[in-house]
Amino acid sequence: MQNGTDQRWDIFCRIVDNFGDIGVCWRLSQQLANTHQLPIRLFIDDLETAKKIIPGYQPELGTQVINHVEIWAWPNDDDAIQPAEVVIETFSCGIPQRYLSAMQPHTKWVNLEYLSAEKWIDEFHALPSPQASGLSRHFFFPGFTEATGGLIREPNIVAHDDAYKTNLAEQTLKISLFAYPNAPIEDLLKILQTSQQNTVVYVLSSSILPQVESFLGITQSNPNETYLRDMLHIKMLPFLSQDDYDTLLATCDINFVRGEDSWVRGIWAAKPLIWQPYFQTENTHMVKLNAFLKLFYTACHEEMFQAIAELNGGWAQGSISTEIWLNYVRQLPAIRAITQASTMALAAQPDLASKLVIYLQKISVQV
Ligand code: TRH
Repeated sequence: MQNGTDQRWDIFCRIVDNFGDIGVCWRLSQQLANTHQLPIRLFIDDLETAKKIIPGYQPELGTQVINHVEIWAWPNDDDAIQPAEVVIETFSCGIPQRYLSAMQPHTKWVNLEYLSAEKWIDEFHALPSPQASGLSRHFFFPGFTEATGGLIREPNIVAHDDAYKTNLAEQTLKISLFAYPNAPIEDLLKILQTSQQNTVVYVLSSSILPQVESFLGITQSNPNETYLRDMLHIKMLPFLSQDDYDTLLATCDINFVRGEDSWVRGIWAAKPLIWQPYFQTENTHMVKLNAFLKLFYTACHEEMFQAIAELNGGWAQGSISTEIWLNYVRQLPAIRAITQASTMALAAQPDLASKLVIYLQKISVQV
């Protein structure tokens, strides 16, 4: 094996809802298999949802290899599966009981956590948690600083996307819209309709369609159809492949992203992004949003930071005004420059898959 290890890796992915869990697991699995030449088995519980993200996946064919990743259905209690040397549990999804019982004291078990820009991540990343069974479960936190597990990024991703970058001098403002339904979607579209600027909004296939349709005054929109309201073009998109979604992000002037995976892809697109964190009780999502804004826009002067924070905050909390929008758009060239600089700084750090491989090598020294 090229990386000098004969370790097999198993990755467990439970699809809670939406596409973030499988989106992250699929990107990571491919990178570990291709860039790091590791033998990867990816175990998935919701095969129909996985089909939308994994190109060419046909659940009815059973276990199959796609892009060097072996894809398995989630094991049940009858399946006697020999555990791999490295077990990656994702987002605390749990390991199937029979598999867990077969894990050995030398099995390296890591839980890949959710991404956050909060400071405490620096301290909690890479901590082991000894289990009653004698096994040790290690916490691997993705993050934005050197002290964390880093961000998922393919080699040369930023340079690659340069090929698609558009010119800000273009008259038409291009916006991609991927959001949760609690965002002020109709408010945004109304503002854009009256903003006196040619605008195209690419609406990603998701649970915001009813809000968009309500704005358009129609009961059902068609994928691929473009609807015109004054100077606002609304283009409905079918569900895209991850690659096509990445390309769309790189070609737009502003990207509304959400959750975890599209958020990171919005960053690598190096275009101004509005991030909507997944709603959590006790305003935890706002804590996460503010931590990210503080970290990512640290080089901004006060006025620009305020414009960015007001739009991101309003979007996450369900209310934006024309003034907030115009204040942001007026500063777009400068926001774009700052975004590019922050993206380049993050891209200079080692990526998550590489850090995970190195981390697993370190764990082996301790056992
Ligand atoms: O789908 P999400 O809302 O996922 C979320 C988050 O991961 C959140 O943290 C988690 O708690 C929750 O799920 C359960 O948003 P996210 O993370 O951006 O993932 C979307 C994925 O879908 C991403 O990989 C991009 C992909 N995608 C496409 O490939 N094509 C498309 O057309 C669309 C709309 C998305």
